[in-house]
Amino acid sequence: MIGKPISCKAMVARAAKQPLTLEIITVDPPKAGEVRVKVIANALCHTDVYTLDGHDPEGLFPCILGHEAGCVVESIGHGVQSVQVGDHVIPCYTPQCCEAQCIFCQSSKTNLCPKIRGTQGKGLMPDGTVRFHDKEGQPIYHFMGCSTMSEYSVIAEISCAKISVDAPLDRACLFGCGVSTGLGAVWNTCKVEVNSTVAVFGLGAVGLAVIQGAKMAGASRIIAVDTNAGKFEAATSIGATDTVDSSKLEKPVQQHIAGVLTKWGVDYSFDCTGNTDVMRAALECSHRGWGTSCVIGVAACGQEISTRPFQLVTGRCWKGTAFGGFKSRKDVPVLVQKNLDGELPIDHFVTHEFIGVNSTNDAIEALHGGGCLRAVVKY
Ligand code: NAD
Ligand code: DAO
Ligand code: ZN
Repeated sequence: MIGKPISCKAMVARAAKQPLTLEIITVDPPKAGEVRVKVIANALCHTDVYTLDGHDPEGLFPCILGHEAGCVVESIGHGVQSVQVGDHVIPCYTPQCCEAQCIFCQSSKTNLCPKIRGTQGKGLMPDGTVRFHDKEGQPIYHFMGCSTMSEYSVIAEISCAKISVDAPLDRACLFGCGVSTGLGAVWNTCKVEVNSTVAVFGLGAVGLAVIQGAKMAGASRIIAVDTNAGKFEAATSIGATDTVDSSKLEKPVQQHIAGVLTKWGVDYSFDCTGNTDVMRAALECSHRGWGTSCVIGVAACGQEISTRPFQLVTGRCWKGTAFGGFKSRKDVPVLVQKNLDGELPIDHFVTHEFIGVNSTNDAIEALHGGGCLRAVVKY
């Protein structure tokens, strides 16, 4: 099919708050600097559902959601050199252009390459057009530069992390978002040291990845906080030393952590909920004099964070992370290799599995249930 349009099944988000519709769409061949991929597996992430539920005022419809996937390169556009047909890739919503003149790619301080930011945010490919059309020939928007709820997608070459062909794509897909983000928040954004104390708020896939990363970094104490006690077993099994049901406390959770469980607070804290009150609690339970708190959760549109400035004056530091600070094309293959080498198990994140792109609505329903970490749909 190289150079020709492909007809395939896709789940199209036609409008906010509506189930996805199964449609036969046309996926155009990749243009210069683009790669057409066959999607093998796609994991559901809350950001897809957040957009589908209409909470993202900038969400564009109709679109093809999905951004946590494992894919095989089907064809490449003019000038593409870093991947070939048959390569296994993870699409990454944070690209890495690697250009000498990209001050972001050249900096070791950030992963936020802005090269295709403008068009990606508008649901378009870098040349300002789309590769998806419905059966009437009408355009369908892209999403986060990935759009993996389709049997085939087109992504920018600079968004493709090439991984080992030995990695099962129905597991490696998890490195496309939540798991990498939690690990990277610990290792890159906060650089948690041996013997540090850590508090993690929100024990979904991202929070559990923070716990796993903190344990691997040698943290001596990991306090896991959630309002759903059903999350604690998984948290302790991967390294949490303490669990706190913050809905059952008689005092604010920050006073319980800094005051009861510890004297002065924890060295590092992480918000993995997207709730701005939790972000404040996470900052305020961090250690007087040197505590660092990292915002990972994506808050609802228009929300603001607050604390008393005295919290910062007395030495606490508020940070945030996107994709865990990982430089996508360089770092994702390394994470996948660590997994293959047995150093970074991730199977425990997959709580639900489905077959066929058409079962994506079932996967979304599973994600809405409190017991789901990641639902993987194999196409
Ligand atoms: P999830 O919904 O599976 O997990 C959230 C957890 O928070 C749940 O266990 C829930 O019970 C718990 N929770 C809710 N309210 C709470 C409260 N008040 N106190 C304590 N716990 C509470 O979500 P996830 O997939 O793990 O993602 C977590 C967040 O990270 C989301 O906001 C997501 O959008 C965001 N995220 C950010 C990035 C990034 O690059 N910054 C990447 C991926 C995901
Ligand atoms: O470069 O300004 C930019 C856009 C950065 C996007 C970072 C997104 C981080 C949050 C992702 C949500 C979870 C998928
Ligand atoms: Zn760049």
